[in-house]
Amino acid sequence: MSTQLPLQISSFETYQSTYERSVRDPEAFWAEQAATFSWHEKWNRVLDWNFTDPDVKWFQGGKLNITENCLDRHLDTRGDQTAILYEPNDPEAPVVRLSYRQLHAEVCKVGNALRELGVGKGDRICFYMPMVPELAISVLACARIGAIHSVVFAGFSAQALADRVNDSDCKMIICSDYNNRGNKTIPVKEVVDEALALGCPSVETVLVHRNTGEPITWDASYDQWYHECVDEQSTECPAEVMDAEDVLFILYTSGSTGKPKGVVHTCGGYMVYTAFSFLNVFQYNPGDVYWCTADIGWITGHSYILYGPLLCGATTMMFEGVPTYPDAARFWQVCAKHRVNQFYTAPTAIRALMARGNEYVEGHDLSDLKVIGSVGEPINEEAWEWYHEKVGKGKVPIVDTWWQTETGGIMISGLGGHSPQKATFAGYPLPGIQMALVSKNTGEELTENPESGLLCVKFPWPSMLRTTWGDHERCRNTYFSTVPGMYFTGDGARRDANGMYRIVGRVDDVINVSGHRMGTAEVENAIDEHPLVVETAVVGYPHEIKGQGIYAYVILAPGNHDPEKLRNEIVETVRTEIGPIAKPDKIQFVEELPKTRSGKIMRRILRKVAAGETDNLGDTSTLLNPEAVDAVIEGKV
Ligand code: 6R9
Repeated sequence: MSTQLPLQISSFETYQSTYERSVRDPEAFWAEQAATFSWHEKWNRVLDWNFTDPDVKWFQGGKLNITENCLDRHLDTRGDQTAILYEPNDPEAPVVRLSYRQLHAEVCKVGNALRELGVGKGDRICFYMPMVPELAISVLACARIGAIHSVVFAGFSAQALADRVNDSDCKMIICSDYNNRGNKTIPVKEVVDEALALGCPSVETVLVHRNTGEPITWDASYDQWYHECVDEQSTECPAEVMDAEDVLFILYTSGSTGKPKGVVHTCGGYMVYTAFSFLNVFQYNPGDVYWCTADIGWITGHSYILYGPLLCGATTMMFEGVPTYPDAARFWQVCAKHRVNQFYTAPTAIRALMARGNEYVEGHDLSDLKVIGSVGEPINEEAWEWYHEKVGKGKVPIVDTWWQTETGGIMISGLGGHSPQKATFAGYPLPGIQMALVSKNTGEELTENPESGLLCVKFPWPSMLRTTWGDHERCRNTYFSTVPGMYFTGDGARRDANGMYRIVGRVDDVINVSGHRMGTAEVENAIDEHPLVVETAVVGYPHEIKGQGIYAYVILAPGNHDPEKLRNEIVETVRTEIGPIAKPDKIQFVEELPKTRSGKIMRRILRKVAAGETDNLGDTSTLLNPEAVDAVIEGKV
């Protein structure tokens, strides 16, 4: 088995020449990277593509299993090295270290258990679990037997879980009994029970991992204990041989329409690109301890807690807890405790910790940090500077990594320590990534610098989405129809005179709350579920900690209502429909919403009012009901 790793770039000059080469002959470049992995059969074509259908295939005919590349191929060279380092929620609880050998054995046991429970290649398994080692183990086990994982962040509601389970007809749900988060214990299995009560006809088995051991309700017709199914299994489990273009996983994400879509990633290209990007962005070297604070329920956890690091034989940390428990020093205390070398987190966490005061970060030994990263939303200058000064002590390079669920891996970023860095600029595209700015007005590519426009990608890259589950037309329409011949990201960006990119933010009806993507339509649909709500418009507004907050304008049915009571009920409705992450921060009751003559809500104006920018609302005279604007301004909360 191959123990090689993809190319690791070690200077800005090498980056430039590599980039140039990767664009001149992408097939040769990616074939060279792909050849460092273990394949059962080599591919016969590197790339076939068009962005019209769209139809993208990398490494066709290649046969592999990604978990053999994550685990088996490291056994001879680093079998006893820690693969997963687990830091529990409770700082006093014992740390768990799983070596590559142990992780391999555990993954095999779960793989065998899943097969015994009747799961096979192509079946979908939904995961609804906290950040425990068993989540990593069973996700990998799922991939080992060729089943498709769909991890749902354990903060989503029963309704949101049921929607996701049903969209992809999952045969099994793997969950925990409870979740430890700070000083709270959160029921997890109970939410799964509620989801099943809402109706999940495809689910045959719920495999329950015992985390806290507190009592749960049990239905013997589908519930099974994880440990009872797994403990006696063999530690060898032959990996399913997958085609490079077989589906590896589905991950649901929000878009500008109401219903979340299942982004589909496939085995071969995703493997090659997550490993390549991990190695280069974080400049991981053998022996380093790498920590990404994301949750495996998001793409960042998939690509940069699990697959990228394990493919590269890294020691990757998993953290069960929250940044503020037992206090706001936890991240830094954990960095010092485990001598973390690469630390990767989100601007919202940086801002929240910054707001608590410098005393929490000072006094912790952060001298092992070599690269610190940011992901999920634009990082504002103040947060960047604080991260740079207080965490990086003014010298550790920051990688501001721009990418998306759909891109599978990091697209624009510095390569830790080897790229010029500039606060709030993500920087240059990685090798093989051909970004473009496109004029909103003409639809033409903007080739000069400096420039700003719609952020697009002109050429396929190995880890790009292939489709949206069950609805290819939606994939085409969402990503490939705005700018014909290109993948449109939904973001707007600016390129400076030197060609460095700064991401401005979403240009569609998607808001980014604490780094979590939320469709405004999705939140509106949830609010509309309240029986007294007639119509709603949801917009984002600048929020000091969360980046964006959720502002809802709500029209109520006629009658005398208690506004405070209704606000609470609406918040509760959203919590039930989606989950606490989608709760509106502000709710304003209005009589009417400003609309165009064709009946479209004027979101531009609502956004400005929510942001408090009422002195330049632009032309409102063409509205159907200009008087609605004044009323909205007057009632601002
Ligand atoms: C990885 C991830 C994707 C959206 C993306 C953009 C925003 C992510 C960013 C960033 C500015 C960065 N975004 N990283 N904006 N700078 N470094 O977050 O995926 O949850 O799908 O969100 O997040 O708006 O389009 P996902």
